[in-house]
Amino acid sequence: MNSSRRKFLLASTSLTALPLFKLFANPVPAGGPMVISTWPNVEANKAAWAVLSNNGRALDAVEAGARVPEANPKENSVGYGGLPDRDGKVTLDACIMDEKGNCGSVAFVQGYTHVISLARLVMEKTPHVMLVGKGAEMFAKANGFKKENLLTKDSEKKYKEWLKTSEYKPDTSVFNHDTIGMIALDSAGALSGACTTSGMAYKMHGRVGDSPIIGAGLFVDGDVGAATATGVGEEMIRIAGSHTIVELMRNGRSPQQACEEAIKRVIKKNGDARAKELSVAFLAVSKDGELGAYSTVNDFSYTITTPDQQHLVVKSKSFFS
Ligand code: SD4
Repeated sequence: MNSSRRKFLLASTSLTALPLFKLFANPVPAGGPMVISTWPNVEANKAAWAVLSNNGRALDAVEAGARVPEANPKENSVGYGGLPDRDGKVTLDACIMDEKGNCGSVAFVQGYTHVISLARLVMEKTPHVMLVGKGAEMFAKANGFKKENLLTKDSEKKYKEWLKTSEYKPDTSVFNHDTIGMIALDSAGALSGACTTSGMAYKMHGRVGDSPIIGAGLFVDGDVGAATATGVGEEMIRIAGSHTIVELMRNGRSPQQACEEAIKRVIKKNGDARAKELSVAFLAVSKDGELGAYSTVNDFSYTITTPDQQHLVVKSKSFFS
């Protein structure tokens, strides 16, 4: 792509629609590299791309990418600066998975920003897949993670404002969530994924959504492809969303068809009227680098990086426009 064309595409990031056929007409050649993430996560993709473009592993790329919004106090749905639960506590969930089915997950973790790295340590250093709450925090401490107060002044202010009504509504607004689900394909052809979140704002204390649940918020199968999710996590858990998408791909659906089928299941379970209020979105990548993206409502965008498409924000197709 020439540089003026690339500049034009970069300038039109934000939520401006870019024709999806461009991406599907140019699937990334088998072997990658590429990275895709939920929402306009340009900085996260840049961090992942720094790994991939140096022939690094997809697993290292997704961890590096996910750490970016985790550390950003302005991201209100991830890591440091995440909005708290209804008791004012910031609790984080994350998981990571590689092409061989190795995976690690942590949930309901307080006081540690980089839960994606903690999930990776669970995968690599324990015989388990998932640690939650106090146990996960003890494991973080034992591995030298820095304990911090994750509730920023800004998040505390928003929380105090919320307390005036104390009404919990899974909000469809784009401003209320920006959980990162990221999938990377490296130059050796290996896929990995990561997902990290502070969950739904003002949730009940102890509530865990889809993001740390292998098969719901993330699933990777190196022989087939990978999928990840964002939105109202209860809905992805109810249909085992990411695993469903990978199985549909295994049975011959394209990543796009598989994402659309999963969203239709969410809508069918809820009925149109309620589903219109629910923000749920999936991303999928086949092992050859073909993409899919679909959402319930028209609020979802994602960020794609390939050798030709540098950190491009694309508006997703949706069931309800
Ligand atoms: C959850 N899926 O905890 C997450 C929320 C989310 O952007 O995606 N926020 O249910």
